Amino acid sequence: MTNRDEMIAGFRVLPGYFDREAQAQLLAHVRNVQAMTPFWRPTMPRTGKPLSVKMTNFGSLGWMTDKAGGYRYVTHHPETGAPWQVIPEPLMALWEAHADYPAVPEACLVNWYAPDSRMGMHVDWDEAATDAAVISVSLGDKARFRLGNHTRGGTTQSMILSSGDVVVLGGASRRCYHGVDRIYPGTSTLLDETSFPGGGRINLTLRRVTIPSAPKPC
Ligand code: MD3
Ligand code: FE
Repeated sequence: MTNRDEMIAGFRVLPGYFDREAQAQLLAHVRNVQAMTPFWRPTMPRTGKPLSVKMTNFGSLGWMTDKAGGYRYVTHHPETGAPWQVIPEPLMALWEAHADYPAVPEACLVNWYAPDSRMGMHVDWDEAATDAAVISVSLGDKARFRLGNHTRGGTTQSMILSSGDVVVLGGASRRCYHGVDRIYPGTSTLLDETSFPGGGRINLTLRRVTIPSAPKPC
C-alpha cells in the first residue's frame, strides 16, 4: 500500500445518498433557521478579509472566524446572539450510520457558495476530537472538490460532488488539505431564488469538536 492509499483509506464517497425529496427536506431545515441564525459573512483572523462563502451552523457548537477572535467554536450566532438550532434528524441518522464514533456530532457547519465562491486548500484544525470523521453533504450546484496531502503542495486529486452526495473524511484523510476549486452554476434547481438569492451550493459538514468523556463503567 502506498502512502497515498493509507492517507485516503478513511475517505469514502456515498454518491446520491440523499434523494431529491431528502435534499429538499434538508434545505427546508436550513431555511427554517434563517430567522434566528441567518447566513453571515465571516472574516479572516488579523486581516479581516471576508471569506468567499457565507456561513451558519446547527448544533451545540458552531464554527466561526472574525478579525478579532480568529477561528473558533461558539454556542451562539455572532450577530443575532441566538443559540444555534438543533442538528436536523436526518443528519444525526447519517452520523450514526457512518461516523463509526461513540459520541454525537456537536457542530454542523453550513457553507453557502455563490456561483463564484471557492474555498482555498486548508486543514480543519479547530476540533480537539481529531479522531472523529468529518461528514459532508452537498446540496445544490455541482462543485469540484480537491483532496490533497498532509502537507501543503504535493499530489492532489479532484472530484465533482453533486447534490445529495455524502463524503466521509475518516482516518488519516481527516488531516488532509482540501478545498473547493469552483462551483458549476446552474447545474441544480434545488436552491429556490426566494430563500437563496443567486443560487449556488450549500455544504453541510458534521463534526465532533470536544473529546467525549469516558463512558461510565457498568
Ligand atoms: C477533508 N468544506 O467546511 S466539505 C470546511 O465543500 C470545508 O464546503 C468544503 O472544507 C465544502 O471546512 C469541503 C468536505 C470536507 C470537510 C472537512 C474535511 C473535507 C475535509 C476535513 C479533512 C479533510
Ligand atoms: Fe475544511
